[in-house]
Amino acid sequence: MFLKKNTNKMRSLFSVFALLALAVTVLWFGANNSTTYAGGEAGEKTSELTVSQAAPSGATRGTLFDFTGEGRTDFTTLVFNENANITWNVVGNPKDPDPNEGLIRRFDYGFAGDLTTGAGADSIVPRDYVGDLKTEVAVYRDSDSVYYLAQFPLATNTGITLDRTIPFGNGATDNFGAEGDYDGDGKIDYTAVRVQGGILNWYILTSGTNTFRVIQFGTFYSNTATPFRRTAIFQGADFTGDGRDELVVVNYTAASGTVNYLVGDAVTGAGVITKSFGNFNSDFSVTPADYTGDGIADFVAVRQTQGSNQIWYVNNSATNETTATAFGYSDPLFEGSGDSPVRGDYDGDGRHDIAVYRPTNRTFYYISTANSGSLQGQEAGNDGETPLGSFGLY
Ligand SMILES: [Ca+2]
Ligand SMILES: [Ca+2]
Ligand SMILES: [Ca+2]
Ligand SMILES: [Ca+2]
Repeated sequence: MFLKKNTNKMRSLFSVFALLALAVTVLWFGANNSTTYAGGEAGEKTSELTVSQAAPSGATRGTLFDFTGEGRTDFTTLVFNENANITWNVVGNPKDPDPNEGLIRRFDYGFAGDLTTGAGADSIVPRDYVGDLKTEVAVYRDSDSVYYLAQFPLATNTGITLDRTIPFGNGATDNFGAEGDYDGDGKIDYTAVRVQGGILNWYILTSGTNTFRVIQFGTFYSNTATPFRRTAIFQGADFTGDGRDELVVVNYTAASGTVNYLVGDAVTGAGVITKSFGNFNSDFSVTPADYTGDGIADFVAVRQTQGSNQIWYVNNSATNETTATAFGYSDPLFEGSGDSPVRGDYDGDGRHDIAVYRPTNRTFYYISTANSGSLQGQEAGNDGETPLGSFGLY
C-alpha cells in the first residue's frame, strides 16, 4: 500500500518537495564562491555564522502562491508537457472581483522533462524572493544549477519574461523545494539541501545580508533503505512565531506508517520540535503552515479512506490540540482518483485554509476561515491539470 505514493502520477511532486535521492558529495559552487564552506566534509561542524540573530522588525511576508499580490493564494494549475514546457494557468484571486472580470494568465515557463523518469525536469519553486509581496514565477534547473525567476505578467497577457537568474547550489547533487524566509526579512532565501554522510546540509543564501551559510540538520534515509524508510524535506515554516522560518524534515517508516517531523533552527541547527503526526500509509502530510491563526505553524495530515471524505487533522502546535474536519473526496490509493489537498490562504486572512482541488470539475474548494467557515469555490484550469497547491504534500 505504501508504495502507492510512488507513482508516476506523483512524480512531478517529487521534484518539488524534493524527496531526496542518493547524493554524491562534490565541490560546492554557488552564488558565494568565496565561502569557506565549499565542499564541507560530512560531519564537519559548521559553527561560523554571519547571519544576524535578530529578525528585522515588521517584515511582512507575502502570501503563498499569490502572484497578483492581493494577499490571497491564486488558483493555479500546471500542465507538464512531455519533454517540453510547463504551462502555467493562473486565475487571480482578488478581494472583490467584478463579474466576469477575473484575471487569467496562461504561459509556458520551465521544462517538464521526461514524465516517466523525471530526467530534465525543473523543480517548481515559486515564492516571493524579492519581497514585493507577490510570488515570482520560478523554477530551478538542475542542468544549469540556476534558479530562474520571472515576474508574473500582471499588466498584460503577452507572455512572460525572464527577470533574473541566480546560480546556486549544484543541480547534480542538491535538493530544492526547501526554501524559506530563514532570516525573517520578508524575502524567501535560496536553499539547497545536500546529503553528506547521511546528514542533511542546508545551504542557505540569507537574503537580508546576501551571505551564505551551511547548517547541518536532520538525518537522511535512502529511498532504497530496508526496511523501507524515507526522508522528505519541506519548505520552511515558522514554529516559534519570531518571523523566521524553521527547517522542516520529515522521516517516514513504512511498516508502522510513522511520520516523524524534525523541526530545526535555521541559524544554529538546533532541534526545536520533534513530533510524530499522521500516518504515511493513509495520509498526505502537508507542509506545515499556520492554520489556527496564532502566527505559528501547525502540523497537518489529511487522511484518505476508501468511500469516505478526507479527514483534515490539524494539530495546533502551540497547544497540541488536534481538530478533525471532513472535507473533500478521498484518494485512498494516492493515484489522483479523488480530490487533491491544496495549500494556501484563499480568503486572505493570514490563515491557511482547508482546501482541495477537484479534478472532475476543475474547481478549487476551501473552507473560508474569514467567513465563518463558509464553503467557497472557484473553477480554474482545464481537464488533466495539476494544482500548484498540491506541491509540498507527501
Ligand atoms: Ca529572507
Ligand atoms: Ca521561527
Ligand atoms: Ca497555528
Ligand atoms: Ca484563510
